[in-house]
Amino acid sequence: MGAVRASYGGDMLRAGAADRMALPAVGDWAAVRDWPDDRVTLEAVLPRRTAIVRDSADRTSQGQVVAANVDVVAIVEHLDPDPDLGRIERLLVLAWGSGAQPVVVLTKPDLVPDPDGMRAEVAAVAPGVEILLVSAVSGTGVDELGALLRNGRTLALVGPSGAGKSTLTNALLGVDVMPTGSVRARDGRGRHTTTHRELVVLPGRGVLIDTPGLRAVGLVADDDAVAGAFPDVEALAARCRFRDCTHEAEPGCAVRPAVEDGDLDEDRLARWRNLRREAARNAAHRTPGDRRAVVADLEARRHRR
Ligand SMILES: Nc1nc2c(ncn2[C@@H]2O[C@H](COP(=O)(O)OP(=O)(O)OP(=O)(O)O)[C@@H](O)[C@H]2O)c(=O)[nH]1
Ligand SMILES: [Mg+2]
Ligand SMILES: [Zn+2]
Repeated sequence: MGAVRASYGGDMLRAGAADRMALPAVGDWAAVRDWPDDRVTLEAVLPRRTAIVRDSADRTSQGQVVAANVDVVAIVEHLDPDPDLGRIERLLVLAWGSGAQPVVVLTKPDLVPDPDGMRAEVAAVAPGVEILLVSAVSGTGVDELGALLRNGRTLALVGPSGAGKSTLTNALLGVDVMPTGSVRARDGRGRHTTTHRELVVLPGRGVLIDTPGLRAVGLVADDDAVAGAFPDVEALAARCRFRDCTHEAEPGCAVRPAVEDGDLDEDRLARWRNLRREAARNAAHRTPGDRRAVVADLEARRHRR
């Protein structure tokens, strides 16, 4: 059928007014209606298998769906300038909370002397997650990344501006569909070249979603998503004598000694605490807008019809 332009039907407008997360996002499947007068309306968003949800930019109580029905979230981070480990952890929480499989893609290995050493540093903050070194310049790792796009799977690229998401999109497609931008020489920061989310279909392979560089990503995460990104810390915490151990000075704490023995990085522990606190705040504020509630509500409305 190709591309169609549709306006929101009445149900969609009502649902969207109540909860922005009910509105269609890139990657969504939607039901459209063809009217005799050639109008096309979008009547419903089908239940999402997965959803990457961030805090909405305007800090209302609702989340914003970055992409829906994604199978693999590629967290794209540059090696030059140095990768930001805290940002990778935060995006891993976002990814684990989405229900999709995360992978970390480290770009610009061609610009640094020891990419493998840097990969090892990143591995310490991404336990259990595959990490690829991919250079669009030398071609290293492009095929490996491309291999994730198969069997109709959907891969979404998320990460800071200038990391090379659109460059990777073009490399995977073999043609330039996305404009790419140079980074500022002074600090290597990107200029937010991509301004909207773009979905491209690779026939016989899968679907690729390029997103604009994320600035500060507020999380709409729960404890489980944080646990997914910090299995090492959570495993230690599970061994503390007290269930409500704060890992400060309690007897029988398993986390503090791990830091003292050098098995757990103090900074990583601090970032874990912060993300847990953020998740707890969200849990207090956002229960009604929660992803499952949105899906359940959409389902209920479909069945009533
Ligand atoms: N040396 C080198 N440069 C790269 C690589 N990947 C991307 N670049 C360069 O990095 C700059 C930014 O790339 P983009 O693909 O526009 O970055 P982006 O992540 O899409 O950025 P936004 O759209 O702003 O979010 C461009 O000048 C690219 O040529 C790489 O692997 N090696
Ligand atoms: Mg881009
Ligand atoms: Zn403890």
